[in-house]
Amino acid sequence: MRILNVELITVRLPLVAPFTTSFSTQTERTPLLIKLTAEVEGSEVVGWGECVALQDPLYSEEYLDGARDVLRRYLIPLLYLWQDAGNTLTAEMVGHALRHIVGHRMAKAALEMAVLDVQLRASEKSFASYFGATTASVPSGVSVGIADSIDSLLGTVGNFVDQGYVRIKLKIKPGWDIEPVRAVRERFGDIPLQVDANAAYTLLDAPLLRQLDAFDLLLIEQPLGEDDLRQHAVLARTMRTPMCLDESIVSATAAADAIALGAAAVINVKPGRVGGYLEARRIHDIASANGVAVWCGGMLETGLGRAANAALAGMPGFTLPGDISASDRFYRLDITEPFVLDAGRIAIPSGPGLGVAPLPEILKKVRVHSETVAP
Ligand code: NPG
Repeated sequence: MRILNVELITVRLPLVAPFTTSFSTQTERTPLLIKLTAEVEGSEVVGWGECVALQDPLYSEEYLDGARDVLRRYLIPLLYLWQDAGNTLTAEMVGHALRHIVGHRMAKAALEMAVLDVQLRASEKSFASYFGATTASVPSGVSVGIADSIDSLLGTVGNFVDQGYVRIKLKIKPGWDIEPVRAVRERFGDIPLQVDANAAYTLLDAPLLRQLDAFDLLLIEQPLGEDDLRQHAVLARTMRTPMCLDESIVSATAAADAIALGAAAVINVKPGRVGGYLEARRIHDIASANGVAVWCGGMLETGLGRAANAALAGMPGFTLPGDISASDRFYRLDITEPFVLDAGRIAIPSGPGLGVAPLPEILKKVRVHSETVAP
C-alpha cells in the first residue's frame, strides 16, 4: 500500500454517567481517530485507527495532545519516509518502521491499527480471521467505577447483572475496597467478580489486600505501581487471589518478565497500552505458552476500538471475559453502529477490516478537531 494522507480527528463523546477510578473521574471521552487513506493496487482504501490515550497523563504517561503531536511530527512522517525509500508498507512492518521513537505506544498502536484496517479491507479479510479468532462472539464483562455509596454501587451492579453481563469488575482504591466487595458478594451471590486497583496500593498494604482472599475473586488487577514487578511477585506469593497485571505489561518483553518472576498469573491485554494489536497477539501467544490466562481490557473505546478488541478476544487464549461491554455502557451515541449485548455476549464483526466504520453524520456532529498530515 501507499499512504496518500492521514487525517487526525478528535471527537468528544459524553459518558452516560461519570466513571470514577482511583486516578480520575471521567465525564466525557475525547478519543483521537486516525483516518488513513491509501492506494492499494490502484484503488483508494480508507482505514481507521483509534488512539486510547486519555486527555491527561493519569493512567500512563501518554495523553491526547502528546499523542497527536508525536503522530503529526514523528510517527506519520516516518511511514512516509519508509514508503519513499521504496519499502513495502504493511501492518507487520509498522512497528519496525517506528522503532526509533521511544515509547508512545498508544499513538503507535493507533497508526498500526489504521494500516492493518486498510490492509485487511483491501484483501477482504476481517480482523477476526487475521488474528485467528475461533469464536463468533465473546463473553462480555463490565467495569464498575467507584461509587458515592455502597447503596448506589449495589444499584449499578444490579442493573448490569440484569442486563446479562457475565462478569463484574469493581474498581477499588484505599478506603473503597473490602466493604464494597463484601456488599456485592453478599447481595449477588457467586457471580464472577474481580477487582481493579489501578496501581493505588503499595506492598505495605499487603495485610489489607489479603482480606480480599475471603471473597473468591477471579483476580485482583494491578494493586501496585507500574514499575513494581518484583513487588507484585512478592505480594502474589502471599495472596490466594490470582494476581493480574495491567499497567505493568507494556510489551511482550514485560509480559515474559512478569511471568518468569511470578508477578502475573493472569494478564489484561490492552492493545493501546502495549503498542498495538500485533504486540497484543504476541502477549497472547507468550501467555498461552506459559499457561497464563489473558483477557482483553477496555479503555472506553468507540465502536472502532471495540470491534478490534472483540476480534482479538476471539483468540483461544482469551479464556476470561474481557472489558468488552455494549456501546451503551458508556455512550448514548457511538460513532459506529452500536455493539449490543446478546445473552451476555458481544458479536465479533465479520466484514472486511474492522467490519465497522464511523457513521458520517454522527462523526460530523461529535468532531472537535481535525487536521491532515500529508506526505
Ligand atoms: O470497559 O472500556 C471499558 C473500561 C474498562 O475499567 C476499564 N478501564 O483501568 O482498565 C482500566 C480502565 C481504564 C479506562 C483505564 C480508561 C484507562 C483509561
